Amino acid sequence: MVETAIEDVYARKVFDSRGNPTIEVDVVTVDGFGRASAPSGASTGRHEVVAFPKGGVDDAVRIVNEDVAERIIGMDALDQAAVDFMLHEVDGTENFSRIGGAAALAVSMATAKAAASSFDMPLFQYIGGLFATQLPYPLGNVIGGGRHAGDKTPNIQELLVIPVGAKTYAEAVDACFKVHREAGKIIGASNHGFAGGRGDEGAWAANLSDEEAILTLVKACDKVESDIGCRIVIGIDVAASSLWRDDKGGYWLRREGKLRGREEHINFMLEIVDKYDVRYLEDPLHEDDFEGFSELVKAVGHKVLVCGDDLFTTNPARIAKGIEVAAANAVIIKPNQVGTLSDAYEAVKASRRGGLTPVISHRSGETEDAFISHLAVGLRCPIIKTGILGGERMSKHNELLRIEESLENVKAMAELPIHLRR
Ligand code: 2PG
Ligand code: MG
Repeated sequence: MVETAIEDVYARKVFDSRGNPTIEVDVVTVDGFGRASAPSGASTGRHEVVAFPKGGVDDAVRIVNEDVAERIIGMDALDQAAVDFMLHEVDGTENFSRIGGAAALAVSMATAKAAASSFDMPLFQYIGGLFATQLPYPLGNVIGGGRHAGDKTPNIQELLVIPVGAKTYAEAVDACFKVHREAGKIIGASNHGFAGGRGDEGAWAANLSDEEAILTLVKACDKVESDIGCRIVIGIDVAASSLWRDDKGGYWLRREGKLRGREEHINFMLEIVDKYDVRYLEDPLHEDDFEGFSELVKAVGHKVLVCGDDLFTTNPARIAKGIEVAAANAVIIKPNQVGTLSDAYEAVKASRRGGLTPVISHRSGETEDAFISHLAVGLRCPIIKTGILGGERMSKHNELLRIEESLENVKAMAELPIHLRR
């Protein structure tokens, strides 16, 4: 008989990839052990749960070691829903503002890991069962801007690629690295001040306008496509809430030092979609502009994945609203935006009910924890967004390579939405 009762929980302060403190939690069952840590965003959505309590990480650590410990010890690690419900109860607020979403998520994930470990079972199989055998496609970040990179970089936060023609995760991630390398060469050849700098997720941080960056990406993809014969499509994460100025009623373009009105911004989005065959468009508009999103879906939703990140903040109610007004056809799933695994799963279910594609995602501030790799396979999500270079990004890629290897003959790449298949 496997014993899954939780015997102990212990929280500590660790650091993320930006050198900021975050929380790590160990959960010990009679027969298993799980350790998980919480990431953090730079372009956070207004509707995310609160990451840390008033007293910061130290307070979060104390709350887990005292208040959560008191409740969780003796609970069954197999009962994820009960543990997550308990976290909401201990917190007692709508948005995890008392204990912090980071603490809640670290406990939630460590519990799932401890349960899986009790059975000596890979985490993705524990999450997804017998038929969790499909690998997601990586959404690789090649050129960075916005809040993830310096002053002269593009306004668009992320210029991305999806190697849709790849037959395996190994092939797909290799194609991402090749495009990244090629883009670095192109930037180096034309941009004399470029010293090889990179932003928060390992993407190039270069002095480029939005269109120059997209063009660089297109060229790099063309070269790699012809070298390795694997079809690669491009996408962007505008992270438009970071550009939006409520008081001025427009999008502030830091590079150009000018304000772009809403209509002009929507037209710019449509123009670049057409001109560069952009297939994935994340947060093209600010987080409360459901109407603008709907307009974009109406115009290009048949050929482009219009994805809500700050728009939805992994929140089932906001996703339901988005479905009602057809504001998107894809949803970013970031567990730390809602605070527990059960909440993130609700968001995935809500997305699927409305025919929206779930995209499992990291944060720009990450730890070495590779939980989301298992989550993507376990929940059969077709796309994983996990940056490009750096140990904290590589831990996710490498874990997916290990998962792929372990699946041997039964493995397959996930089914992509139609927008990315043409
Ligand atoms: C995003 C993410 C991750 P952040 O906007 O999609 O790339 O950035 O974690 O800073 O919100
Ligand atoms: Mg985003």
